[in-house]
Amino acid sequence: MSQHQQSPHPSSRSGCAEFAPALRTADALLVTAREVLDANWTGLYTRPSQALYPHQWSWDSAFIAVGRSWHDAERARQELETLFEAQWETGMVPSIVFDPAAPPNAYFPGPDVWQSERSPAAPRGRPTSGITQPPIHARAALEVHRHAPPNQGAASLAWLERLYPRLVAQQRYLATARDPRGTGLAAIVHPWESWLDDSPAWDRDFGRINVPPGALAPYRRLDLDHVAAADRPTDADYARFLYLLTLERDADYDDARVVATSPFLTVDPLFNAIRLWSEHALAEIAGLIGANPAAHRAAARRIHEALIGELWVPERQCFCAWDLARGQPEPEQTIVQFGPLLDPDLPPAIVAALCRELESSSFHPRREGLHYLVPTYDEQAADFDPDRYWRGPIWLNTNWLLWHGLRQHGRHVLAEEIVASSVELVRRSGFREYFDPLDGSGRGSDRFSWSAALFTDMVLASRRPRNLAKKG
Ligand code: 9WN
Repeated sequence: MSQHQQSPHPSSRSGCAEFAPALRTADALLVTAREVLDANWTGLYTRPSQALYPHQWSWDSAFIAVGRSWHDAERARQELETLFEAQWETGMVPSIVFDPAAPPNAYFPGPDVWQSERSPAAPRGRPTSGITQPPIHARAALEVHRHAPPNQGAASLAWLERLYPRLVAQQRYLATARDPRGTGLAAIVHPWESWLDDSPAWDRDFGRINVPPGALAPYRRLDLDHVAAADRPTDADYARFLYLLTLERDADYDDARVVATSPFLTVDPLFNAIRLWSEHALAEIAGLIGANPAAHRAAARRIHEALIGELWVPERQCFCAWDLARGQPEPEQTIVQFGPLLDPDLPPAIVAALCRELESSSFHPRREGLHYLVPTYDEQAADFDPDRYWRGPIWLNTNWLLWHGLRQHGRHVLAEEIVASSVELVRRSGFREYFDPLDGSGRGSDRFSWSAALFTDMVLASRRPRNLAKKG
């Protein structure tokens, strides 16, 4: 289906906010977004939120750097440099870098639970988690460089040059240590690695893990001091998260042992699409700094072929996560199935199938009155939950990723609806961590950094004439 054949803008029928007015009136919110980012800045990196997440999170920092780079290129560069100082010798970028300046016992599980020092590959004297998060960083670095003001061009290029080998090592780690079947797809060993922690995308894989009695030392969930229990993962899921953590810790975070023994071993289409997107970014970065882009293009091609060969299910016309332990697809319809839109070479027939699904009543219900895009789980599913974390609510980072994917396939109407909806959510509820797709109310923590950063990026990039928007 071509751009001209897309369904008409639904605003007239359903009340989804219109694009141009939404953009025009976002100025006051852009100022607040900047205040949120500045208030969460520590001098070296940006906290995702003051109370709930008082340390550095890997992929939060990448999103934050992109948004911040529109007005403060230096801090944006510092954000990623700080993160990569904690990169492991294996190339793994840890999901959390613990901040010694954060109040003690501010976050659970903290460094005493993770005990990253048990791995010889972990950085000395710098406690981190022992798992990773989606490798969005090369793409983020390229975006940060693109936003650099003209008088900082040389500094930005020198920064890219310094970061490049670290970004390459991050990608190499995933392509080697995390590909036990040699398919070209990287597996995750913990739902926290996907960032969509309790997503129904891996309910069957994750949900069958039984935590043996006595396997966990007594603990208290500090997250529930800050956020309503109904908005967060259930206690049962939390116990499974911690149990997996202890198994990985007891294997001293040795990749071969963890991958061979983990009861959770899943291949996620979104995680791998992000890998692919970052390989394309690395090819561009290589071109900018005089390195050879060929290996990155080849790596992207390999992931492209594996995504389609391994995760595309033609009879269902969708991408599914694969549970490698059971050797079966995970059938739930979640936001991860749209991740491959980030692949610039995705065949048009598959793009059309994904867009049909994105416009279906599962992800784009045409209700009377305002409605909001894009829920992280099928709104028609019996266990769709508008409040609980990744089991239904809208997050601005998934919206940002879909917006990028849709634009690069020329699906501008849908992409613009997503931006308009994001602006409306923020206008209604502020820079919340996530939002109820049914009424737009905010959930999770407030003054959440990546919501502020990605809001900034979507609004400012959308104000540029379309012919300046970049591809890839
Ligand atoms: C566990 C910081 C992180 C995000 C993740 C999000 C959430 C942590 C938690 O917060 O995860 O790492 O305690 O729930 O799921 O995507 O990076 O914002």
